[in-house]
Amino acid sequence: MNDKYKDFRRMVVYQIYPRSFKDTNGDGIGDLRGIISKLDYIKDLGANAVWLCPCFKSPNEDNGYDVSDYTDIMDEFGTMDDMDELIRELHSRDMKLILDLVPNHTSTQHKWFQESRKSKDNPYSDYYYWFDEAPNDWKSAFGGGAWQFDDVRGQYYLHTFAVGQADLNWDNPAVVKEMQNVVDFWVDKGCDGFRVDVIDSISKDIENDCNELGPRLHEYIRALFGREKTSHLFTVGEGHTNEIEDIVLHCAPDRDELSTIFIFDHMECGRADKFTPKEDGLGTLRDYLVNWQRKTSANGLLYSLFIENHDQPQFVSRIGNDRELRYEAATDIAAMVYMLKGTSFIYQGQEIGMPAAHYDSIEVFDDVESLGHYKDMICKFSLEEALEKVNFGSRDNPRHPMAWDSSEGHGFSDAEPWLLHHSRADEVNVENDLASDKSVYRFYQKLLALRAANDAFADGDVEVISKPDDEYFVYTRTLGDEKWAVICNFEKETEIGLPFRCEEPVLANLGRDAADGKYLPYECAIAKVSK
Ligand code: TEU
Ligand code: CA
Repeated sequence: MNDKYKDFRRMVVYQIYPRSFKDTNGDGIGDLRGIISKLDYIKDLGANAVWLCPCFKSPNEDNGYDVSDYTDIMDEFGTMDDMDELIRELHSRDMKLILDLVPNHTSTQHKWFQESRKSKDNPYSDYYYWFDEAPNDWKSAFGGGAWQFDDVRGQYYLHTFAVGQADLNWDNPAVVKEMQNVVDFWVDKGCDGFRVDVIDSISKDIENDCNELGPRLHEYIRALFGREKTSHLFTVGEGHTNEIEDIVLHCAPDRDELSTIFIFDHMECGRADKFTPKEDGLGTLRDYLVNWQRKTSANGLLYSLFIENHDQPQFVSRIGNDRELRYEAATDIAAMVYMLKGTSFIYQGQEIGMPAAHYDSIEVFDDVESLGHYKDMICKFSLEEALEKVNFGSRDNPRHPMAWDSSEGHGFSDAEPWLLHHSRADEVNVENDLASDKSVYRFYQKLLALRAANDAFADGDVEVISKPDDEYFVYTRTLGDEKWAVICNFEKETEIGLPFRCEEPVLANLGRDAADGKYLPYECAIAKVSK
């Protein structure tokens, strides 16, 4: 494989939702100083990079994904001095900073939009898509239609997401230039890479009903990241692409576009749709992982290993066991995913096996997507059913404040938090996890340390040993004459026969050697294959 990715395969990115991570000034909202105060916790876990969800000025209709100034810090999160200090503190720990770039849309509060709406002929008039009549019936991802009439300009503008998130018109060269300036501003500050929001949508062809993967997409991605100043960055695109041919165009090593992209197929595990659960087993996860590990390897691409983020309800609750075997399921899933080949991403709370929350009232929810869809749902379902659905699918599940301990404010804030604490924060929090002999954090720590200490996990070939209908997942990682086996049982006690002999496990979530081949539910082990 092209060694362009050698360092990236050793990257373990810890994703932070700043609003919910740690509050230091008692306003109930997480902030940059809170992140600085927890950098050792993140480093000790084994992460060597941090991805911050948007921390730029924003009226927060979509919690920072509606940016009103890309080169200034959100008031609630702190100041540019805090950001400079965060960058210094990260770099002094040999950790990288990945920022969240939102190039598809701005807040309607952004100066560009405020100017653009004033008239049909001002310097910003073509920064957005304006039409006298809605040209199609596109829907917003958050419910309702995607075209909004603006009284000031007397025309409709496009908002693929919330009403306050207007889509930028990238076919206007001035927009491309503006976004290049944003990227350069942060690179000059010391930012090491970007997670790029809905990258697939920046090129559109409205006349031909095309709202993603438009004709000039790759030209625009290269304009951002294919330049001398930017081609060394780590970039991970977020989009809905799941055709390997498209993915190759986004991130093949010779394309000068992105380092990697998130492939979301396995997010369908355990659900029929975003708000409807489906009985599912770990076999489904294995199948998605195997499929994409193969396809990305065969094409020389860098794969992104992740199971959670700020948009996805906790995986251990959707597919796994979040009650009596929560530790077992969370650690087993970790071994299934993070011993594979690629860049690792871990979302805050995942490292302590945080399960999904549950609330008895819609009032508790904040997320613009949940509330938007709830409105649609109550026309079709009873109030109880609609609430169940929101509880299941809401993006607030991963967005509840981090539970650091068992005290009243859970060590997040002394004040009322901006969003109620997790419904199981008394039980599942960092303090309890670290005090338990079944600590998910410590398992992650050992797993990531093992990965860091043995090049076979970063660079070695992946071979899948288990058969597609086995009730377990076994794969090996081989580099030169070093060969490791990763053995992950699924939900039931199973006998696992291996075609080779292994040494005693170096890491096993139940702390034992299933030498007789009988594995307990969710038991996993990582061992060297005997020579
Ligand atoms: O999400 C992109 C996206 O396509 C959403 O539909 C996503 O699938 C959905 O939120 C899942 O529930 C990105 C961000 O990750 C999300 O937080 C933002 O709200 C969205 O872009 C708009 O910027
Ligand atoms: Ca604060």
